[in-house]
Amino acid sequence: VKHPLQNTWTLWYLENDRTKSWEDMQNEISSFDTVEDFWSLYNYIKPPSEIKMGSDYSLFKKNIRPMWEDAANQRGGRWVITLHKNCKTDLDNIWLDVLLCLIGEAFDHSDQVCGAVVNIRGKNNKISIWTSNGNMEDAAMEIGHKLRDALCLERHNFLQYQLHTDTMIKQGSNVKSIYTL
Ligand code: M7G
Repeated sequence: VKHPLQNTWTLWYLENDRTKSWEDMQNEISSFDTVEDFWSLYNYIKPPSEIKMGSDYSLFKKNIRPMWEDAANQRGGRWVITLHKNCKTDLDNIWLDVLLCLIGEAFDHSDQVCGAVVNIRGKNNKISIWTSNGNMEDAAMEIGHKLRDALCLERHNFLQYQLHTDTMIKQGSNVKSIYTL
């Protein structure tokens, strides 16, 4: 008998392709709803450190698309961890710990968790946890504190909460953060 998860989760892979719109670059890979099926998928795919520059993995609850436009994300935001290229913090381990927090429903406000994204980029990689309501400060902070405790982050790796409405209009890489941990 397999061990059921509370939610069904879908893994997405974005491969950078200048001939496509951003939405068309998102590929739905697979969904799972048991612990065992999570590990078979996880063991089958490459870890983030081995995927192409410019690509993303996203893991979201089954009915939420990994984009700002989804109804569940529209009023939401993300806790983002920026990992500079030469920073020793292990990207793959942090990503796995984030996945386990999600599927294990590690937060009091897990109902507000939509998913998580890892962006592989030239300058620095990013791991973010998307939540559905950026204006509920208590819920966002509870999730942020749990992440801070669960992930082996170094002191200089801040967690910053950004509303998707602010990220959408960003100029360069200066997105306003409304909470920092
Ligand atoms: P990114 O890949 O999230 O981060 O955004 P990066 O700047 O570190 O590469 C890059 C670009 O992808 C954005 O400027 C948007 O054009 C597009 N993009 C990213 N996201 C998360 C979305 C989204 O949710 N919806 C839409 N329509 N475009 C997005």
